[in-house]
Amino acid sequence: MSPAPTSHVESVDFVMLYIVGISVILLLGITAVMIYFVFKYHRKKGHKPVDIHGNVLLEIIWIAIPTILVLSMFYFGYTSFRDIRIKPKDAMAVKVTARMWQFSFEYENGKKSDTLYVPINKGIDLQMESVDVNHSLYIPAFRIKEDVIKGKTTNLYFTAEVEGTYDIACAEYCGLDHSMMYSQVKVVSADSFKTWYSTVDSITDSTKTK
Ligand SMILES: [Cu+2]
Repeated sequence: MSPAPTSHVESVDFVMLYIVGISVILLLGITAVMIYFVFKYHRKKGHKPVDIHGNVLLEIIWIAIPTILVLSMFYFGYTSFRDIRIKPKDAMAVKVTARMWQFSFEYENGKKSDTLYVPINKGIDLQMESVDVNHSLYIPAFRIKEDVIKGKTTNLYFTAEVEGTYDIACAEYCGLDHSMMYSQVKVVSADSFKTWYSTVDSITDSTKTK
């Protein structure tokens, strides 16, 4: 498997597999026992059923096992979510503006772009706001997603560890062209980022294409 583009990928995928795995094992196990009991304990002539009362060991087992399983799901889910919400040290702030139906990015030096350029191994702090309806910025390859809302700044943090181009999608239905509301994040080397960043260019990508 190729290396993951961010450190969030492994923890998010692990939690996903852990919860789905336990759920599938329980589903199959319970269904199998249910079918077995249907045949084993079906009504038979001349057989009188008896009730069983008070089995402390059994009761402890069926309370303890599900409790441990559910708490472990919470533990793994919570700890990896907490990591995603921690702002990386010396993070580079990028202002994100969402509107129907595009994202635009503005850097600390005033540079604007329709594509999110970030240097590799650098903490990024996306400071996001909408100018109209609710949107949601989603980078599937990084396993991060956050709502973008008018009048409120929301944040997303990540540190990209593999160079490449990844999709950004809007994940909140926001009107007619919501399905076209895509952008990209380009993870580049520190040097090429520097060159791109310092190129004085007041014309944004969007006005060039118009
Ligand atoms: Cu949108």
